[in-house]
Amino acid sequence: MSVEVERKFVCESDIQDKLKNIGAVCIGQSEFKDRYYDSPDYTLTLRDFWLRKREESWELKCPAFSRTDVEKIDEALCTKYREVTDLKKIQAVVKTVCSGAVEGSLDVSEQKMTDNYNKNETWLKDLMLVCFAEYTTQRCSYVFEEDGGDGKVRVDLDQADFGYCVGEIEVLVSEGGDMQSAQHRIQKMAEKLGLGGEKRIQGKMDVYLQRYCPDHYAKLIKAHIL
Ligand code: V4E
Repeated sequence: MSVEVERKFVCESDIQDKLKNIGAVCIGQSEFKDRYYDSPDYTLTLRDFWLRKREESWELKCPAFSRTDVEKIDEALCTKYREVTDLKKIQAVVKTVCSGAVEGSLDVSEQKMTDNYNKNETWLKDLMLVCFAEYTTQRCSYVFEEDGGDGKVRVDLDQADFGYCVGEIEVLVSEGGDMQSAQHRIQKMAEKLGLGGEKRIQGKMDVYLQRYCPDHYAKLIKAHIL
């Protein structure tokens, strides 16, 4: 399982020129629709779990807690989430997180996790999960190979269909890996791109919820999730 360490930034109009000038390579453009799911009382997101279906692929982003010093990062600047993509694992984690909060609705046994069960998305109904956000993103992705072969830093430039643009600098770290080094590499990339400020930049979800789901947004702000 990998941990995604990420920093968002404001996308200025000259960002693609800056990326090309520092030697980053465009690896393509894509368009995808995301659907995010939660219980009606926001059990998952209020615990910072983000369940999403991107086109046909499921993903659960889970908070990645620091257990050792190398896993600590400055959370004012970067976020870190564990990414789970195996549907059975996703269902098991979601079931655990929802347990207690959605009494009597957790009949997601191993035997029930058949192909049909997954295809029909009956598991969502069993866990009382509903789609709370849906939007399409146009993405332009770049990778930057660092000197010294540390690996790749990825930069995504996103334009959401509700009129919001944001950039993300991202490094994937294997679980138990050095998060501080990931944050340092992100910081170096931000400097190369001349990105100023230590200010936290809103992601697509922040803006979407603020505009279209103010009750949900207020609860997440109060819980210090956003
Ligand atoms: C809102 C949120 C999550 C949902 C996904 O957010 P994000 O990474 O912004 O989406 P996207 O489309 O870029 O996904 P990718 O293609 O990178 O997988 S996951 C965590 N959060 C909460 C959150 C937060 N607390 N602070 C910030 C700055 N961003 C997100």
